Amino acid sequence: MKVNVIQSDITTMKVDAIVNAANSSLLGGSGVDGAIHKKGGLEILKACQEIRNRQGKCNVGEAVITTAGKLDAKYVIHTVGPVWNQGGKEKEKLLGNCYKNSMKLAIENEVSSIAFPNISTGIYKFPKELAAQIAIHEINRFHTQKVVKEITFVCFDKQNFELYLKLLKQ
Ligand code: AR6
Repeated sequence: MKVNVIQSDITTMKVDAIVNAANSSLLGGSGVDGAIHKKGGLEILKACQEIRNRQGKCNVGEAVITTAGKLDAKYVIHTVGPVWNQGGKEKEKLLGNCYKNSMKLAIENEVSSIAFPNISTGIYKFPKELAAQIAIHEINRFHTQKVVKEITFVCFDKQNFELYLKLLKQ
């Protein structure tokens, strides 16, 4: 399993699955969620609405999978990060669950390459270094599986990019 980091816009990624930092409504928002829905088109929103009709909202830490619409990917995996607020161990666990449940869905759907944004580190205000540590820790736990061969952390801002570079070297 190869783990990469780049500084880029995740909507330009050519991978099997792009992960979206969504909210529980699954109906879109701003940040990376807005960018994915805008570029991916209405097909993604329709698929999210069907999931809502079946199971209701998506809880924090959970993940669902849809088509990637017009994006250069097969799937979008929507996961809902925790709002930092005052932080705490429960928030850390929930952020870890986002990566874990996204990876589980990826494996179930035979995804061989996947791109993650820095979930919860924008509007949800999770501290960037702690979020990066949790993301890398959770991903490393999948090192023995053989389905997902390439994981890319796609950082939008320089600060996250440099943090991931530093932590991945360790
Ligand atoms: N490509 C990659 N990363 C991006 C992009 C992009 N195009 N745009 C932003 N980021 P955020 P959250 C980075 O706020 O904190 C939405 O409204 C951004 O710099 O998108 O999980 C949802 O609907 C940051 O590092 O997501 C929810 O309501 C990271 O993506 C809420 O925001 C996450 O920032 C979720 O908040």
